[in-house]
Amino acid sequence: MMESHPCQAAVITPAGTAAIGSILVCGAAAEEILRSVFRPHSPTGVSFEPGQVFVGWMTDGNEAIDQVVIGCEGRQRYAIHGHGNPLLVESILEILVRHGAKPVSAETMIQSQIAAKESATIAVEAKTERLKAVTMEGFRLISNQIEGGLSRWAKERIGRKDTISIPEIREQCKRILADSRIAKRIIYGCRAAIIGPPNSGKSTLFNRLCGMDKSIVADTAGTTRDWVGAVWRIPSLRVELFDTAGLADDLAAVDPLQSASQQRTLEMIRAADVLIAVLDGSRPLNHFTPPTAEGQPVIVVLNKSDLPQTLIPDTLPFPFAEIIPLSARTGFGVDELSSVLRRAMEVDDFDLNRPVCVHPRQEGIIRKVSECEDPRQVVVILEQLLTDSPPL
Ligand SMILES: Nc1nc2c(ncn2[C@@H]2O[C@H](COP(=O)(O)OP(=O)(O)OP(=O)(O)O)[C@@H](O)[C@H]2O)c(=O)[nH]1
Ligand SMILES: [Mg+2]
Repeated sequence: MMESHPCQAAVITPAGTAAIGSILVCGAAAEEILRSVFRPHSPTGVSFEPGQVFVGWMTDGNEAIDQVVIGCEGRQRYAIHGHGNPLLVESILEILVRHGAKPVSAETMIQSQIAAKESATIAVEAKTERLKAVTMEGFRLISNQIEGGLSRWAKERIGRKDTISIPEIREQCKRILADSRIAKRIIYGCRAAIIGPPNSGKSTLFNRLCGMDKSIVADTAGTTRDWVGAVWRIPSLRVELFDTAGLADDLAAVDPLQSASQQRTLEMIRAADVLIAVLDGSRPLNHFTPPTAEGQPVIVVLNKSDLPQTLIPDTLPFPFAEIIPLSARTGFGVDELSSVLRRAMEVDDFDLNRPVCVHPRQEGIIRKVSECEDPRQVVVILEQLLTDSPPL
């Protein structure tokens, strides 16, 4: 028995943000319900066998609601892919419910599959995590782990169990764990804090990157008092961008409000994966050192490149990953900043077919494999990776 209800239906795409809306329909009664509401284009009808894909109309009586593709994902499991308009997605779900399906959340549906142990574990974990992906690349990276990626890597090692070399396996596990850290940025996004001395153009750059006039810009030091957040989308990354109050020791001493502003900036710096330090290239730099955490890359933006430049990059008194001349006012250098940020986050050229862990259980197992001394034990643990049940 796959789940207690004979048919469950769940919307598996985020509402209102995608061009495509997908509904997963599972259970013993799923085929019968689909046969009564789906009108295929093919005059020869359809056989709901795993692996088959059909194009046709979702109907409500005589009315055609949406043109959809139905994929038979497995035994008693079907994915309806229609247009992403939330009203259409809602209508289809409502028709399915009227014909006997029980509406559930995507998480509930996947948990039912875990309980029924119907799918390989990596597949179930991947499908759960895929719901949280914030980029298409992240979605693909996770999907690739189901047949290829981590699954294939483990199966190949098990298939060649007599030739397993412990040093080689260790090296591969180290690589998988390192790649998994990068994969997380592609899947869940990253945080970048725009920091720098007062009046260097941080808010102007922030507004340009997020494409909105969200942060106040003024030719007065100390304009931004509290951080402002927005999203900047670049290939393979959804960057949560934070504009912060300018950092300066003398400002902190001015009044309690300024002191609180400085504290808020320090908090954002601690929470960021990467810092974008904006300096005014048209002036000499006056005592500025970004308070970075260990391993936090700093990208320096030499702003106001449309004005004559006086700041000499070689004299910067702190380490940084890269330096970019840019004009937040004209937009010059913004594409370069996007490339540099992707490099700093190591997502540039990241092969989405690489084996990576997309679940803490997988990470735990790869760690265990990397500490293993006995090739036979490696095989046993890798088999667990493919078949163990994750904690619900
Ligand atoms: N010429 C020129 N002026 C710029 C550029 N970027 C910003 N400015 C100007 O610099 C001044 C300060 O800009 P803001 O963006 O408010 O600077 P900020 O770093 O956010 O300042 P605080 O919030 O006070 O720390 C404004 O007058 C901007 O118009 C640029 O690329 N070129
Ligand atoms: Mg500002």
